Amino acid sequence: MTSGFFIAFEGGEGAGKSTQTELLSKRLTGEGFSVVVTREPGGTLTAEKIRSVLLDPTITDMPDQAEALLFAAARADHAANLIRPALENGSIVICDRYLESSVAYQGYGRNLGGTYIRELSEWATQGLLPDITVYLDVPAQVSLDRRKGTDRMEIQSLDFHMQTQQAFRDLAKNSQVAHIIIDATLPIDEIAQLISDAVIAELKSR
Ligand code: Z5A
Repeated sequence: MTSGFFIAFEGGEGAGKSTQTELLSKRLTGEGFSVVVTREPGGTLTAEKIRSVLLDPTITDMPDQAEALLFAAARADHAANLIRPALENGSIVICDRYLESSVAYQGYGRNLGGTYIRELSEWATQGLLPDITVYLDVPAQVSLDRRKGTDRMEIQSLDFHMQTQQAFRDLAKNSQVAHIIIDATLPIDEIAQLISDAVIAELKSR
């Protein structure tokens, strides 16, 4: 059982997730909430070590299955050792990427099967799902234009990123988890306002 509130941010690369998780955290902290900001892959010692393997551009022969299992392993550790304890402490956890990233990238981008990848992550996290997901919808070409680095996932083709974008859109429309869907090409401040208004309304309604 958890008493906190779990918010996941999802969307393509460069959608503004890091920017918006920080802005939302500041806003909620200002309202007096206890907030924990974290990210995937990562967040814990083990998961950050797995992250460095997953994003290493010098690794060019990782089978897609190994990639999917490593993302799930990082998430299992992150959920057990950081997210669940913070929620049990009553905090709001804001996580930059979570399970839907695996469904979009590994399930559809890598064609491993969306249902199978979802079940793997649900097993890994013992069913821990967000209370709400903020989906920042960014066109694949804008993602590539905003790209900061050249890690192992970022160097995938435009086609790969278009497939994941479509998967994210479908997930946002059809998920059992409530989604706030935002046009990520709007100005940063406007997006921040839309997100904080929606999240605060949701918190007040609980
Ligand atoms: N991945 C996966 O395959 N499976 C999984 O299960 C998980 C992840 C969890 C993680 O990389 C990679 O792993 C990622 C998915 C995959 N790869 N891809 N591709 P990461 O965490 O290092 O990177 P990222 O999640 O893709 O984040 P990012 O590139 O850092 O983007 P972001 O956090 O969404 O955006 P940002 O850093 O806030 O902003 C990017 C730039 O755009 C920056 O210069 C901003 O100032 C600018 N920006 C932000 N918002 C705007 C607006 N509204 N207008 C104009 N400019 C903006």
